[in-house]
Amino acid sequence: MSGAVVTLSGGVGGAKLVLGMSYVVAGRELVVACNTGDDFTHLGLRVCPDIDSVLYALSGLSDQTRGWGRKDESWTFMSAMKDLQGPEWFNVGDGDLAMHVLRTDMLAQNKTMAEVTGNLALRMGIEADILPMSDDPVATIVHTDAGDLAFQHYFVREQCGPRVAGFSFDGTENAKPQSQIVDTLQSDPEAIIIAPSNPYVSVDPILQLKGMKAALKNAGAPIVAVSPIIGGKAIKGPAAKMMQELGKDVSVLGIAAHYQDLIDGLVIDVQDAELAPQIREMGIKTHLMQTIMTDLSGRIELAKATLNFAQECRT
Ligand code: FO1
Repeated sequence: MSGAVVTLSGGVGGAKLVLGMSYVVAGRELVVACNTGDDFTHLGLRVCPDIDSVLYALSGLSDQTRGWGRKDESWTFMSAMKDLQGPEWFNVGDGDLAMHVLRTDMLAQNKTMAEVTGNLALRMGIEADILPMSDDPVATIVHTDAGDLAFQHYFVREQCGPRVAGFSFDGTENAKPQSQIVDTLQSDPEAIIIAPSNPYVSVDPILQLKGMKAALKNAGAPIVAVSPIIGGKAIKGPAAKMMQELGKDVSVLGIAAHYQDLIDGLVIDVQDAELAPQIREMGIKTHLMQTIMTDLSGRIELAKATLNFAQECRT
C-alpha cells in the first residue's frame, strides 16, 4: 500500500476537509483531485475557484468567512473596475488577482494546469499534491428554467436563483483524468475520500471524466464519501436546493443514492442517525459523527475519523 490518500474536492466544504487531511496525512501522501468544472476565463484571466480554495486553505491564506479568495483582502482593482464601468458581478480581490495573473501567464507559457498548480502550491509552501482533475478544460453548464448557464453565471451572477433541471460538462468527452491522479490510483493507495462537496457540480465533473470511475473502482482502496447534507440541509451552497429541484430525497439518503454504485462507506452527521439503517440496506457502510467543521480541530477530527472509517471499509 503506497499510503497515498486521494481526496476528490470541490468548493468550500472540500477545502475544509482537505485542510484537516493535511494535518493527518503527511505531506506528499495527500493527493487532492480538484474540480475544475467551475473554472472560467474572466477578463482574459483563467480563474480556478476550487483549486484556489484548496491552495488558500492549505497555505493559511483563505478567508474563512467568505469561504473563497484570500483573507485581509483589499479591493482597489474592483473599485477601479467600477470607475471604468467594467464588469462587477465577479469580485476579484487585489491579492487574489495576483494568483489569476500568474496562473494565466504560466499557462500562456504552455505549462499544463497540473504544472501550474504544482508550481503555485510549492511557492505557497504546500507539501500535498494539489492537482486539477484533468489538464484538459471542462466547463460545467447548469441547465435551468432561465436557460443554460455557465457555472459562475449560475452561482455568482444569478446567486443560484434559477431552478436547475440538470447539468452537463462541456469538454468531458475529450478530457482525460490528470495523469498523476491515475498513477496514484494505480499504485495501491490507502484510501479514496470524496469530500463534503456538492455532488452535482463539484464531484460529478470529476467522476464523469472518461476512465475516472473505473480508475477509482480498480484502485483496490476503500472509497468513502463525507455527506455534504446534514439534517436535510447543506452547510453552504446550493446542494440541497438542487436536490429539491431535481426531485431527489434532500437527505443523506439522496447522497447515498447518488454515490451508490461507487462508495463503500458514507460519513453522516449524528443528526441523521435514524437514516443509517436504510443506507446500510443500500450496501453502504455508515459512520456517525459530528461532521460540522466549525474550526481547525473539527476539520482534523473529521479527517482522522474518515480515514479510520475507510480502513474499516477495506474489504
Ligand atoms: N463567489 C461569489 O459568490 N461571489 C464572487 O464575487 C466570487 C468571486 C470569486 C473570485 C475568485 C474565486 O476563486 C472564487 C470566487 N467566488 C465568488 C466563489 C466561487 O464562485 C465558488 O467558490 C466556486 O466556484 C464554487 O465553489
